[in-house]
Amino acid sequence: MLLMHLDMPAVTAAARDYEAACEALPGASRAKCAEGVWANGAAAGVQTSGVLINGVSTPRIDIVAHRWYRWRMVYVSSGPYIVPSLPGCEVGLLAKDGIYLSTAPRPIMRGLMSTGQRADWVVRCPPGTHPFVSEPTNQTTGWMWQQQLASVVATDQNEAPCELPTFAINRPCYLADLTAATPDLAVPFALVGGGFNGTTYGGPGSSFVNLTIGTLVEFAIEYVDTHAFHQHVNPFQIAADPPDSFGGYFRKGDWHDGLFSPTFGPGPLRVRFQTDQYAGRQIMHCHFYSHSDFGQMAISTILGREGSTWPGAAAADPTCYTRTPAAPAVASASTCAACPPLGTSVCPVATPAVSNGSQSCTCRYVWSRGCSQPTGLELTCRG
Ligand SMILES: [Cu+2]
Repeated sequence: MLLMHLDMPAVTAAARDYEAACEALPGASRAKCAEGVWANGAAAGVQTSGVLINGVSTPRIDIVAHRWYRWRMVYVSSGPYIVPSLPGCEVGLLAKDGIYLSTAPRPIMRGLMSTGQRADWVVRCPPGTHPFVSEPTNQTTGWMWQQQLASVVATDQNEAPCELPTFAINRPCYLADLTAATPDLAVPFALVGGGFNGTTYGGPGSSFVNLTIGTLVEFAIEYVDTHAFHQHVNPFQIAADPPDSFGGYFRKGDWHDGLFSPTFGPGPLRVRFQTDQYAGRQIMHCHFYSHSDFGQMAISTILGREGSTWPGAAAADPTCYTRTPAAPAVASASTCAACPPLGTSVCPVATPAVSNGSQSCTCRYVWSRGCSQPTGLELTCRG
């Protein structure tokens, strides 16, 4: 699910700026520079700003009551964050920013997504209509966007409820658990003054801090309650429980590539990461674009030999792997029926002949996400 906050006045202004800049170019004309979608503002009847889901305003999402669904969400915005929740349904958190929790699913009441963030949920609803909303937090800021996001309609099909397993995955060693390890370098800084430690972005040749490849780095970041810290290349792990976990959404040990909550308070939040594999410039910035566009951005320069890895990973986390992942440890078993993997080839022998002239074809059923029945046959032919 792509959740996209559209700030209509802002995109209209940007489109008009584009047109003006375009028309100033040699050989330009108004006709050539016309921006066809946004420059004239919102169409009649369209809300001025809001969150769309897969391009639709407040869509209806049909599900089967008592059945577990996996929601894979990404949230895109120029600034405002959302606090998604699905009251009346059960919600479990599997992963944030594409990385599994150490133990999942984690029951949650609500999430918090600032721009660019991803979240994987499992949801199960009783029969009825359930509003999927971005709700108020206890401590709101001007950055929070509140609205009904979708309408979830759960239809009773007499499906027997079952319980999902609780599991702990084994991690690749570049995501080894770092919470008990000793950092090679600790770097304190504050997201203040429109920049990092009050300094705005100095361009691609600038460097905020030098790091060494194949080491364990800790950042102690102040003001993650007013700025959305985001780092490219290496995701980071929360190294200490934040003062307020936002109802358990943010816990020590969780991995992120973006981090923000108005409940964190201004004090330093410690995160850790390995400078793994990639040497060179690593950008970090505030994910509120009106901040980063005006300079709240900085470069970590990772020095050393490309391809180096942190030698402490296996000692820090003996379960981490470099090649073949081990099966996850299951703390409580699933009571749900085994699901044939998506795309499993289960065509019966009696499947109609699938030759097509000189081609040979194979068929397989494609299963619905709930895996109660195949949604179609997929035919692959070659020759
Ligand atoms: Cu900021």
